[in-house]
Amino acid sequence: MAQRKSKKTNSNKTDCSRTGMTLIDLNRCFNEHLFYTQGRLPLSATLNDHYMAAAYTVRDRLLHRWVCTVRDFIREGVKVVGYLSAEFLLGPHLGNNMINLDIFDEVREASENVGRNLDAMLDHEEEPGLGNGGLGRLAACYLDSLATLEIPAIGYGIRYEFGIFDQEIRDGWQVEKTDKWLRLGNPWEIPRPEVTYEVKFGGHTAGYCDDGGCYRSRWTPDRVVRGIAYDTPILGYKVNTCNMLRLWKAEAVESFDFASFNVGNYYGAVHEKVYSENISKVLYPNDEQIQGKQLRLEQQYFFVSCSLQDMIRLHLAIGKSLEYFHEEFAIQLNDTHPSVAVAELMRLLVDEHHMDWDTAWHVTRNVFGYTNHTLLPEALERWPLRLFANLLPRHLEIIFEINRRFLDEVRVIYPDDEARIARLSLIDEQGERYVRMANLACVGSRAINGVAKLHTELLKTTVLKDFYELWPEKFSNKTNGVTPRRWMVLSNPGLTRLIRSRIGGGWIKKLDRLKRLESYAGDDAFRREWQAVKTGNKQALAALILERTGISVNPDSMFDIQVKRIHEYKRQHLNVLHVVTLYNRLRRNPGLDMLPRTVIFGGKAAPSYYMAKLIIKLINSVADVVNHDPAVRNRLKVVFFPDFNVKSAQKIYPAADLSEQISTAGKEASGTGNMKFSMNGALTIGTLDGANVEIREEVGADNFFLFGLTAEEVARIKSEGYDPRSIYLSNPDLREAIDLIGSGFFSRGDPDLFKPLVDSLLYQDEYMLLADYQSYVDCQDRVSEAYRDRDRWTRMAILNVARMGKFSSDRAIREYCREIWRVSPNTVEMEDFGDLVR
Ligand code: Z16
Repeated sequence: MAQRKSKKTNSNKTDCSRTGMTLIDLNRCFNEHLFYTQGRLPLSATLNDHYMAAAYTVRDRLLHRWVCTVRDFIREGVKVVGYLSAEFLLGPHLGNNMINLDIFDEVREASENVGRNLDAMLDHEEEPGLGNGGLGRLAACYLDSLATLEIPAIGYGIRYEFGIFDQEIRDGWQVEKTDKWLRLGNPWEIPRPEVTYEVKFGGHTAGYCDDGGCYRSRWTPDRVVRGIAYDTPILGYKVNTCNMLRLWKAEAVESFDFASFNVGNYYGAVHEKVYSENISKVLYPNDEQIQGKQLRLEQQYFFVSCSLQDMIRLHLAIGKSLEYFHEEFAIQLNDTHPSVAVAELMRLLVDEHHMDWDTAWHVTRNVFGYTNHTLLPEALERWPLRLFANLLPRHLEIIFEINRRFLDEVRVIYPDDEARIARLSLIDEQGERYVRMANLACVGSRAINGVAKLHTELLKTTVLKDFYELWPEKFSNKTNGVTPRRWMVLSNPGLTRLIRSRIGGGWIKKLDRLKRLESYAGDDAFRREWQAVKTGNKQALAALILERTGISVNPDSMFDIQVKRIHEYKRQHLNVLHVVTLYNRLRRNPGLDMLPRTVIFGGKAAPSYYMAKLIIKLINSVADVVNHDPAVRNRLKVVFFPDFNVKSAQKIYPAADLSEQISTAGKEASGTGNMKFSMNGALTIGTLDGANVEIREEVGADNFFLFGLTAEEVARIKSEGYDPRSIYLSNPDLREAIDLIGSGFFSRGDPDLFKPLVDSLLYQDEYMLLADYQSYVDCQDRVSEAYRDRDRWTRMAILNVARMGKFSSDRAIREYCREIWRVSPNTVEMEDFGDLVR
C-alpha cells in the first residue's frame, strides 16, 4: 500500500468535514454503489438495493479509520484487548455507524435525494442476532465503548449462520423460526479467506521424548476443521479508532476430503464437509441454562483456538518472544463459555511453541481475566469428563496437570481440608465426573469479576467462596453499563434533541454530564417538552404494536413494560398476577376509577424451557380475555410484543413509563435493560437485585419504586423452610388471582393448561412470587398514584435520566482498562493514502 505523509487530524470534526466529503460526494458514492455494487439503475432499485448502497456508502467512510487502527495493533507497546465471547448481540449497524461517524443528517438527506426514506432503510436492515440476551448485548456495548475510548481491541466470536431464532406467536404459543440473517448478504463484514487456522478434534495422545530428552505429549486428532475470519468494523463515537470484531466460520479442510475421495468415497467426503461446517451453523438459544451438547463444546473450542492462534500470530508479527505475550494482550473471558482458552493457550505455548510449563503458566495466568455473569446453579458450566476426553484428549491432560499443581499448592495452605480441596478441584468427582469450567477460569486468570456490586458480593460468599478465600486480591466488581450512543442517541432522537437544546451534546461521551439536567426538573416548559417527547415515542410504539399484534393501545395510558428473556427467576408471572389482580378489581367494581395501564411484555423463551413457554401462553391468554372484556373499558390492556430483539428494543425502551425489574433478589446478576429504561425516562419498579440496587442508589430512593424481600431475607426464609401455600391461604386477593388462572378462566375452561404453573407456585415457588406478591401489588398502587400527578412523575423521570451517568458502558470499560487489563488509549493518527483513498 502506498503510504504518503502522515497527517494528524482533528478528531472532533466529522468525516464530512475531515475528508472534505460533501453531500454531493455522498450522493455520488451512493449512486456509484447502486450502479457498481448492486448493478441497478435508480429507477429499478429496490428497497434492498438502496439499503445496500447506503450501507456500503457508510462502510466506505469507516475503512480509512479501520486500516489505520489495525495498523497499530502490531505496533510494539500498544497493548490490545482480546474480548472472547460466544455471543455478540450487535443489533443493526447502519444507524449506529451513522451516529458514530456523525453523518446522520447528511445520509438522511442523501437518501431522500434518491427518493428513499431513511427510516424505511433502517427498518429493512436484518440485525445480527448473534446472542441470547444480556451477556451478548453487553459484549456489543463494550465493543462500542472500547472504540469510543480509543482502546485497541478485537472482539472474537463465532459467525453463526443462524443467530437467535425469530419468535412468532401462534395461538398464544411461541413458535421458533430460523434466523436467516445472511439471506440478503451482509455488507458490514469483510471475509478474510487468507486468515485461517486449523482446529483439531478427537483422536488420542501419546507420550514421546523430544530432542532434548524432555517428555512431551503428541496429539493425533481424528478431525481437523478450518476457521475463516470474517471482520466487522466497530467504530467509536466521533473518534478515529475503528476496532474489529473477528468472527470465525467453520469450513472443511480440503486435505481431509481428498483422503476419502481417493478411495472413491465421494459421499463420505461431502459428509465430512457438512459435518465441519456444522460447528458455526447455529447459536444455542439457551440463556442461563446449559444443555451439555458436544456441538456446543466444539463451538467453544473452535472459536477459542482460532482466536488464540490469531493473537499469537499478531504477537509474533511484532517480533517479540511469546514469553511477553501477556504484555501485548489482555484477554477477557466473557463468562465460562470461552474458558477452555486456559488449557488451549497452555497447549499452544507448550506443545506447539515448545515453551516450558512454568513460563507458559506464568504467561497464561497473567493474560486472562474472567467475568462471571450468573449465580444460578443450572447455568454453571460443567462438561462430563467422558465427553471432554473424547473431544479434547490433550486438553484434559493439561487440565489434570494444572489441577495437580494447583491442588498441591492448596494442600500446603489448607492441610487436611479434604472437603475444601474437593470443592476447589477442577474436576467434580461426586458421582459422574465433570470438568468445572468456572474453576478452570478462576485458576487460569489474574482477575475475576462480577457484574454488579450485589452480584460480586454474593459471588464471594457463595459460588466462588473458596476461590475468594484463596485469592481475595483477584476479585473485583465491574458494574455493567450500556452505550448511550445506541440506547439514547440512536433510539431516542426526540429526547436527545431536547437534552441537547439545554445542555449541549457533551453527555454523549461523558454521561455524568446528564447531571446538568437536574435543574430543569422544576422547569415547567422543559417538563412539557419532555412529556411531548414521551408521548411521541408512545404513539410510535402504539402504531408498531397495532401492526405486529392487531391490538390497539391508548398512548395516554401508562405504558408498563417488561421486556427480557422469559425465565421463572425474572418473574414475568408475578407481573401477570398483578394484571389479574387489577382485572379482578374491575370485575368486582365495574365503576372503579382506575389509572389506565397498558402492560406490555416481550421476550424469547429457550425452546426447551417448558415453563417459560407456558408463561408466554399465559400472558397471551390473559391478554385475550382482558382485552376483549367490555367491562374493562380501556382501563387495562395487555400486550405480548412478539420477537423482542435489539431492533424492537430501540423502539420499546423510549416509550416506557414504567420499567419492570422484578426478579427474585439475588438471582439477576446485574440486568442491563433496567439501565436502558431508566436512561430513557422510565421509572423503575424493582427488587433489590443486581444493578437495581445501584440504580436506586444513584437516582435516589424517592425516584424508584422498591418492593420485595432482600437477597438476605430470601436466603433466610429458604433456609428456615418456605411455605407458599400458607401465603396463598391467608391472602384473599392472591388466592382469587391464582384460582382464576387455575380454574380455566383464561384457557377456555380448560383447568389443566396452566396447572403446571399454578402447582409450581403453590407447592414449590422456587422464586418466591407469593412471598413478594402483596408488597408488589401495594407498590404498584403507589406507582399508579404517582402517575396521576403527571408533573411529579415527569420530575422523577427527568431526575432518573439526569442521574444515570454511572451506567454508561464507558465508565465500565474505563474500570476494566485501569484495574484489569492495564491498557491505555491509543490515539489513531490518520494516514494520508493519497489517491488511494477517496
Ligand atoms: C446471560 O445473558 C446472562 C448471564 C448468563 O450466565 C448467561 C447469559 Cl446468556 C446475563 C445475566 O442474566 C444478566 O443479569 C446480566 O446483566 C447479563 O448477563 C450481562 O452481565
